[in-house]
Amino acid sequence: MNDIVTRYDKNPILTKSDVPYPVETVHNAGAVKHEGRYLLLFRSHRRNGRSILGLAESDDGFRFRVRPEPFMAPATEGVFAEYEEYGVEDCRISLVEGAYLLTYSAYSRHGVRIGLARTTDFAAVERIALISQADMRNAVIFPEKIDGRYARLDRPHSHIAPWSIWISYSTDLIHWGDSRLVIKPATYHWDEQKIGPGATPIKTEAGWLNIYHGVFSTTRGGVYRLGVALHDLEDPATVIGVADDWILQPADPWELAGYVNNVVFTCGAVPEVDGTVKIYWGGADQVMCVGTAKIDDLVDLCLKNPRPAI
Ligand code: M1P
Repeated sequence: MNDIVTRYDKNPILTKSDVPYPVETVHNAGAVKHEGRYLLLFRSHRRNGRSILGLAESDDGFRFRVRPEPFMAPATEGVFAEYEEYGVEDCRISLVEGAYLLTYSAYSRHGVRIGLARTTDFAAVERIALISQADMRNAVIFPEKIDGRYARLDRPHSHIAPWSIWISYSTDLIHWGDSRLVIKPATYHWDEQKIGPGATPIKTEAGWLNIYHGVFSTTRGGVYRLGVALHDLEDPATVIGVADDWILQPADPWELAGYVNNVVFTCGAVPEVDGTVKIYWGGADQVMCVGTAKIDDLVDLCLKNPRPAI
């Protein structure tokens, strides 16, 4: 049987040697097509172990060139400086009403929160607000308002329940609420330890396609894989189906061993007009990779062989 995701045969597409400033990793990039060009906002560890965001550009979605300067480093003043002291990580990009909304993990001595920034041209970037308390990460905003409200998926940490995917809503992007748990890890399953939203949801006729990550705990540490779920178009808190099978697991050497071993982790995917999607993922928290899939195949997996969402 063919894999549902076809890996690009020249992976990895970005490594630290492609970055013209000192970093140790290039991974977990948000992805978008802007004015016909593919952009990746990737995370890099500096040599102090804290992360910044860099920008890479491409005409074909496979061969990228990194801009000479970092795109976003921890803020040095104001409230953002206090909450980004330990780094900015894992950016997702959503085009909503003509502006790109960037959600990222802001790390500090107080925990991890979700930061929201905005850009229209990927030159200037404006921080908007910190839109969660600690501890929350993996937030991704739907690419359109739903019933008059912005909607986001995110992943709070809990000491009582396994870390799950939640949904929240906002009318102004600053204040969020009406929160509900939508997908939980499944016991004795590939995603049983924890899950988190990944790429910006993709609108399909059947529903919002959510490419997420799930973790299985082993004696040698967690194994990070990717899976798919389908949410109702008008009410994304309603999950139509969560595929029982994963769609991607660590297999290439740069996914099996790196900064953190056994990791494929996505923050971005770009749907194409021919019905395919380019899925971008970090390999072992160290390099960037890409693969393609048919959107219909991913949707079918959610519909034909689902496991319970909760
Ligand atoms: O090291 C694997 C991943 O671990 C964390 O993800 P999560 O909390 O969702 O499991 C993040 O640090 C992520 O960036 C990293 O890739």
